[in-house]
Amino acid sequence: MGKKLSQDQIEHYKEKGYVSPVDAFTREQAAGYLKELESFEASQGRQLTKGFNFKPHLLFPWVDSIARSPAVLDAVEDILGPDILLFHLSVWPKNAHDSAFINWHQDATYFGLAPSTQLTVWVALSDAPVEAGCMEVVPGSQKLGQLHHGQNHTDNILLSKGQTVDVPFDKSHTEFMPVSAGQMSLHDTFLVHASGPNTTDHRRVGLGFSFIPASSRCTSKTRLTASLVRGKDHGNFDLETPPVVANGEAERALHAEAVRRFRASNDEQAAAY
Ligand SMILES: O=C(O)CCC(=O)C(=O)O
Repeated sequence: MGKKLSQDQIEHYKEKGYVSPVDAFTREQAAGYLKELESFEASQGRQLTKGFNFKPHLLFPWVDSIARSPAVLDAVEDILGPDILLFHLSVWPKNAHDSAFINWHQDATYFGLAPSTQLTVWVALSDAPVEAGCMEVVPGSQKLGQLHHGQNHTDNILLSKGQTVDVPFDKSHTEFMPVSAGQMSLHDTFLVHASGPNTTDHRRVGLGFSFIPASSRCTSKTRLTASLVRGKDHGNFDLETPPVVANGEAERALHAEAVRRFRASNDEQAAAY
């Protein structure tokens, strides 16, 4: 038994590469978070989607508080151990009847981590059933290690570089990870996964937190930033400062620099691929 996950869930994660659904927040808390996100979007006149969807934990205390909550970190610790960094965070909202989708990919691609140990926690702020385009995974595919990816820059592909596995792999057996508002899923950095269009009448919104053990480093020349969310630092990243004022001036400056470095590192890794 772990701090949050049962022994069966931990074994399932090791064998299949994911565990889902896991209760994290109440529906009311999730609705409150979604309201925060949408009132910010309304104030800016734009959505937190492709191009504007990286590292919002540096802008909004409510996002930072999710990343540091025991509900999330106890589960992460059960898999990664006690010293934990938040390496990255992306938001991929899909509006009602949105054709946007995410191709088959592995999160490790272009991260350049050594060792390549990383887990993504996807926290649902609204319901994400199969029809709304929840994630679909190839169970056990994390054991394949890094597969080759190409890039597909079609508009309605949500990943920033449209990275897509471009070698044959067996997808004759897949599983969906439907999650209700307030629940989360966890998946391994090498798990092959995708998500389809949203065919429902409601907006599907989730936050994808990328956690790594603090002992991991990034092989890029660009020195990256990360947030120490639990345990002790191992000195491999410049530590991010949690936001105090939502979208404040200092917060915006730190956020812009962290995102600049993350994109530069991704470009380096993609160029060397
Ligand atoms: O939001 C989605 O549909 C997919 C997100 C994803 O691929 C991830 O969090 O790793």
